[in-house]
Amino acid sequence: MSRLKEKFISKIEPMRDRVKKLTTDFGDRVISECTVKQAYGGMRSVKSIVTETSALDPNEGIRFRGMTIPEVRERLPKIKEEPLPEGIFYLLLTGDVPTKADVDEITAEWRKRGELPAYIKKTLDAMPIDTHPMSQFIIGITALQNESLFASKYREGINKKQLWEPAYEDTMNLLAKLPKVAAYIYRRSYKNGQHINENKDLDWGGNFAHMLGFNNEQFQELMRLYLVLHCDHEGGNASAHTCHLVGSTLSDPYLSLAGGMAALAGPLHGLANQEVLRWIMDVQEKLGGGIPTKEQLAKFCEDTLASGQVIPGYGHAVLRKTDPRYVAQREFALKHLPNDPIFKVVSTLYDVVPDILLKAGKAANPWPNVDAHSGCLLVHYGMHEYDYYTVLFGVSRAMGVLASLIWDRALGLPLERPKTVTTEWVEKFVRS
Ligand code: CMX
Repeated sequence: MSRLKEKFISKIEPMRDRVKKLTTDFGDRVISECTVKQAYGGMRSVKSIVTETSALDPNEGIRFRGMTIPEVRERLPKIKEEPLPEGIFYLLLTGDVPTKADVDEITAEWRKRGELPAYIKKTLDAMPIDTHPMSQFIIGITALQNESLFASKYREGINKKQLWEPAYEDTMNLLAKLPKVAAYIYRRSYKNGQHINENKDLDWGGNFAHMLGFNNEQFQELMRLYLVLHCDHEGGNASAHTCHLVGSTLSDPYLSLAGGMAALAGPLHGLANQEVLRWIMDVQEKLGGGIPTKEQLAKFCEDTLASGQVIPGYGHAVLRKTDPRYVAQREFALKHLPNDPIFKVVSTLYDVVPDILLKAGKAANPWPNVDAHSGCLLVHYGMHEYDYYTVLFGVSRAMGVLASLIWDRALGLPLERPKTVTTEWVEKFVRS
């Protein structure tokens, strides 16, 4: 048995005991209430889901199993300077920092499990070439569901206490195959279907970069960092919440992840990374090229707001400060591409947008989120096809939502089914 699986198994019973004790001793304690405004307003701040893998503080940002991004960058095993994504998956699933040997074992296991069935390629090839990459990604994941061990074990009548195990196996198979599905989509959509075979000497992130067609070592480092930074953002965000909700019906990890990816594909969530670059390119095109000045950018921001659109990459439902994932990407840019023209635009936007959003007086958080920065790094290394960016986000986010899904099944969490009310009910309630 792999060290990861063995470690995870050692965590299950103690965690089940902790949850049992809490629900037995304190099951009726109220941890959150929901106001009328929250019921109509997307349930902001209503504490009603438990997620173990990460926690989000509005001012500090994300902690993965208690670790900040700088801590993760320092403590997770590396090949060069950036942490290996295999390590963040180990951390998210087990709560422990892996050794390099733990991480190497995951790399080898994902390599072994990574073969893509031929019918997946045929399925993707059947779609019009201009199908949005996220739609292709969701279809690719859904098509892989044919291989779900979870679905077949359920059909055979597995004891529900054991469901975590096929969820674990499906997750490992999915994570092994997702970079191949994603790279296949990129090469078919943008590189005339000239696909690139895997490099079995590379780690998961490095090989993904290679299959996309980028063999620059700095791009491989960027991909490792990118895959770590986007992996998880507690459980209330739309992709994590959707995956958890779909999984709660005992739908298998493939279909649960496909649901989560559909949520990620919305412009208020993961698709914002494509929108940021589209917005910047749009500005440059309207100005006839070159680097826009502060004043020109301010004018475009104001025009965007005046036309009733959002400024992509800014604001957040929970965060109230600059996203530390933005900061980590900025640090990467300052080190490797300080003079890049798009990085300059991204930096100038940081000087311009918060004041404009504050002046407009609506956004609760005027600061940049993760999506404000990722595109400029990708463009620098030659990945200009911004419609594709959310697929990269999706490959990374799969690690967090699937680690949580395995825990959902290990803890035997039930079908999620909150109560809804009608406006008539609310009107009567507030009058009573
Ligand atoms: N540009 C313009 N208006 C904005 C804004 C922005 N960047 N951010 C918030 N607002 C507006 C909202 O649209 C809302 O307006 P209405 O009252 O007219 O509906 C108002 O300010 C209050 O919103 P909020 O409470 O600050 O923010 P929400 O929690 O409702 O929404 C988010 C959060 C991310 C959807 C919003 O900030 C946004 O649309 N940002 C731009 C899109 C984006 O970058 N999304 C990526 C988020 C990170 C991720 O998930 O990947």
